Formats: sequence, C-alpha cells, structure tokens
Amino acid sequence: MADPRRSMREIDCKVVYVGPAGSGKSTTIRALHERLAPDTHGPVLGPTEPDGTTLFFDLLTIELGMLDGRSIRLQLLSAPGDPGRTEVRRTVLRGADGVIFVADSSPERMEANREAFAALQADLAFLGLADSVPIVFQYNKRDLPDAVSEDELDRAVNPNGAPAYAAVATRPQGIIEPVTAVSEQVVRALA
Ligand SMILES: Nc1nc2c(ncn2[C@@H]2O[C@H](COP(=O)(O)OP(=O)(O)OP(=O)(O)O)[C@@H](O)[C@H]2O)c(=O)[nH]1
Ligand SMILES: [Mg+2]
Repeated sequence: MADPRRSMREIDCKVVYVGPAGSGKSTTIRALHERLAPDTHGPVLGPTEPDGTTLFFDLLTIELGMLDGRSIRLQLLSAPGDPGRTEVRRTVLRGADGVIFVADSSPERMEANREAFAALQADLAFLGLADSVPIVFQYNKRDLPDAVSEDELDRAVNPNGAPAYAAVATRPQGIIEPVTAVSEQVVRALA
C-alpha cells in the first residue's frame, strides 16, 4: 500500500524509547535536548512523578532536515517502564516507525530487562508492528562497577544481534549513536 506520507511536504517519524523502569530513557531524551542546537528542536514535554518516574511519556521533536523536498521531523518519545502500564505503553508505541530499547546494565535489573523486552514484543504484535519496526539497543549504565557484560545483555534481550550501543546517559555518552542508527533505518524506509 502506498505510504500516504510520501506525498506530504512534512514527514513525522516516530521513534520510541522503551525499556524497564529506571533504565535511563528520560535521562537520554533530556541529555539529547541539552546537546542539540536550540533551533533544531522543541522543548521536552512530559509529566513525571515526584521521584522522576515517567507518568505518560516524554516527547522531544527534532528537525532532521530535508529529503527530496520534504522536511523530516523526528519525534522521540519514551514510554513508561512500569510493567503495569501496558495501555499507556501501547498508546505511545502505536504508529511507531522505530524503537530504541534501553537496557539497564545492573545485574539486579536483568530480569526487568527480559520482562520489558517480552512486553515490547507482545506490544508490537498487538499493534501489528512486529515485522516492520526496526529496533536498536542502548545498553545503558555501562559506568556501573558491577555492570553485566554486553554479551550477557545480548543473550537476554537481543538474540537476533540487532545493533547495540554502550551508553552512559548521565555523562552523556553513547546516546547519539542509537538514535542515529534507528533514524537512518526509518528514513531509508521512506525514501
Ligand atoms: N549510573 C547511571 N545512572 C543512570 C544512567 N542513566 C540514567 N541513570 C539514572 O537512573 C535513574 C532513572 O533514570 P530515568 O531516565 O528517569 O529512567 P526511565 O527509564 O525514564 O524510568 P521510567 O520513566 O520509570 O521508565 C536516574 O536516577 C538517572 O540519573 C547511567 O548511564 N548510569
Ligand atoms: Mg522516564
């Protein structure tokens, strides 16, 4: 079916950060916001609990530039990691063009990583997106002294060997690479 967005002069690409609670999704979006030139993006929108937990989503809109006379806008969202918030997560994921899974390198969060990835797979199947949406991985919190190995993270959440990037969102390090990689895949699919 022809993509109705092909004929439009402005194209919104939606990329969603998912992953277990506290893995660093909001920290990543805020750090991107601080690093980007002010005229290329809007504010970070998104209500949080007093402890910083994301209530519904974060949203950062970035102007990527022109492609074939069309201006491409990237909408970065984060879904709440709280596993009980399936409906909110699915609402945020609906119509996603790409996903960045932010895994937590803490050994105590390995089960939460697995659960969040299983939930993502169920969400994408529910939304009819399972075979079409590119996923890349941000292995976050690599600064933790007891961080599990990247191989262990691969085995836990990335058995198919999708692109995975080591990151420390609080520094910030390694946060541009995942969003660049998934955006390239999304924009290539539009071309
Ligand atoms: N050590 C370390 N801490 C991090 C890193 N990234 C984020 N954090 C911390 O982890 C905590 C949770 O980060 P958030 O960005 O709020 O996590 P989230 O994924 O948005 O969590 P939810 O909104 O609950 O799903 C905060 O205290 C961050 O400062 C990192 O790379 N290393
Ligand atoms: Mg958050």
